[in-house]
Amino acid sequence: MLTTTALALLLAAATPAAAHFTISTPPNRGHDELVQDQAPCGGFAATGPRTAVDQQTSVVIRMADRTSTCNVRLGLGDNPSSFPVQLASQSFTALGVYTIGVNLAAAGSVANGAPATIQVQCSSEHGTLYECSDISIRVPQQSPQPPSRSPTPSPQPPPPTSAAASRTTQGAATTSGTAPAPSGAATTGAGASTSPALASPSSDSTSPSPSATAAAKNAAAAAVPPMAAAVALGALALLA
Ligand SMILES: [Cu+2]
Repeated sequence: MLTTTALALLLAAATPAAAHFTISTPPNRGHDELVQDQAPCGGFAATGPRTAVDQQTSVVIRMADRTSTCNVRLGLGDNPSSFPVQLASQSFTALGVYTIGVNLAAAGSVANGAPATIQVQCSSEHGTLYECSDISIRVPQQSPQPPSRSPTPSPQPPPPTSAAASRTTQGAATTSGTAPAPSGAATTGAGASTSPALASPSSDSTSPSPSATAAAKNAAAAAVPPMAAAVALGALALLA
């Protein structure tokens, strides 16, 4: 018993004598035990710090009166003078810090960030006392629609690999390189093949007199250009 009394005395000493009660969360707009009996907000008419809270939130009360019954109420608006929404009611029989869960959705549908004020009104042997906390109500946003899957542009085909590029280049080189080659080869080849073909008959012919041979050679030489031209043209015609 002595211990209990000592504890009570210690608690009383640790708590301001006329504290009555105070709201610690959300932060109150002001606390003054001398005017705490002035409705609706314990003597504080102007709004205080405004705290954003979820609809499901808690009001924390430091209770310094041994016996008290409190109502937690909500008023909507920037600085409401009435608090029609009853959020909670609780009786206390001991000093202490109490957390009271409340659901601000009891106020109905409000816009996100709607200003409001929580009022705590407590009745004890010291009369009816008030205190307020100014808040804004966080309303859960509509779950965002999954972004309409706008058709994402199909990825560009990858640039040709170096292998493909070299293959193309090689193909082009082969194609372009092949075309001139036969004509050139035909021209030179025809000329080259023409000369021996024309020369051989004269050399293979039964060797008559050198002069005859020379004459034959001259004739052959004279005949070469038209013959070579004809052969060359034939070769070109074949190639074409
Ligand atoms: Cu009191």
